[in-house]
Amino acid sequence: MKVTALAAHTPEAVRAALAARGWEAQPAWFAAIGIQSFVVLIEDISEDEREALVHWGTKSGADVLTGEGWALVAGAASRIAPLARYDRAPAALARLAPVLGKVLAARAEAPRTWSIRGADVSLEKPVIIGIINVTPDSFSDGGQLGSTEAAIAHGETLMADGCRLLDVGGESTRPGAAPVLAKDEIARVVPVIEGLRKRGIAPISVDTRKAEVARAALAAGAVIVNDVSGLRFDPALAEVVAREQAGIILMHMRGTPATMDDLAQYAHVAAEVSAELMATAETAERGGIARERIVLDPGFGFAKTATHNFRLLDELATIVALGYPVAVGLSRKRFLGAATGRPVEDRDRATAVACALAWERGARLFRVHDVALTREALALASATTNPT
Ligand code: PMM
Repeated sequence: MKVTALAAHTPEAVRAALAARGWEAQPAWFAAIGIQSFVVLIEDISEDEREALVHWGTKSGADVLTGEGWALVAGAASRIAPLARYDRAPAALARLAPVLGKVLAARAEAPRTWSIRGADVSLEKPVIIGIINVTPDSFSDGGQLGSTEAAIAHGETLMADGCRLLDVGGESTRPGAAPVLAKDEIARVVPVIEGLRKRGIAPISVDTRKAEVARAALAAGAVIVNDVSGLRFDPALAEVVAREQAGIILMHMRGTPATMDDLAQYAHVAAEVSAELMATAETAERGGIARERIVLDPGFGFAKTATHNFRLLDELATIVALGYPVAVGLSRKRFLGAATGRPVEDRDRATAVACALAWERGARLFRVHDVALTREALALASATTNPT
């Protein structure tokens, strides 16, 4: 007799074992997905619902851990799936069926594309977003024209290095950074966006929290808005994005860059960021932005301590499970320095490794300064997790 413990972090090992024993591709894949372990945290439940879950767990063989108002249910996905069906779930758990159904559906089918204005971005391969910061501290040499030209030339280099998008920003969002007036932000980003478009470079995203800046940037040829405030800074931004049918990256943060460090308090960072991002996505959809235009970003370094950032990176699959494409901005962030001891100008290797870890946990878009290095790391990571 021979016993082998298979890799169980993805369905792949089970699929391969069944395929090697003659199973057809599709049944092998569905069986592998069905026996994968699935853990859901269910909150805001009544005492009756809690009792019904415990009873159901005993009968079905799923593990149920509970406390007042919550339950944690764990087991093979195929065992838990009946709870999402009205005809199979106990009557006392009818309220759970539609919510759990949504979670299971998002898990079964990760988005394959992201709709931006006039195009779809494929998410089958890593999407690297090259950063162009047109803030005085980034391009300090020369006057306005000099900095615009330097920014455009930098964008050309990043595209040649292999990024799929460029993110142009005119406001620093680092802790303690001075606020920038909309007209100054526009004066910084619009000439760069126009210059890039003249050279045929696209698609371009604008990193802004302001509706006025987004409107000017989209008119200049940008097709995506990257909002680090998740629509909280300027509620008018949703309407601009919806009307222009732009793509949007909604990032998680608490407070503003000036106040965020004091708001880095979480009992369980991944679950709380996930719930807050879900609320943000719902606000965006209520504001008229189509679901397929939304990308979520957990906001590494924004209202998070180094420990929070490490936990969030490890538990990134919790954010991915919301069912939207996930972007990460890990590039040169402080917590990478906390792990490696490297200063900000020497964190591109750590960035590349962190991006590979994020890909493995389900992130699909990567906002980075050094495109070439991250591209190599992601080529390796994606070749490993997409074996076919
Ligand atoms: N980080 C910064 C700026 N913009 N946008 C998104 N979507 N995600 C991020 O993590 C993010 C961002 C700050 O980093 P920088 O000053 O190095 O650009």
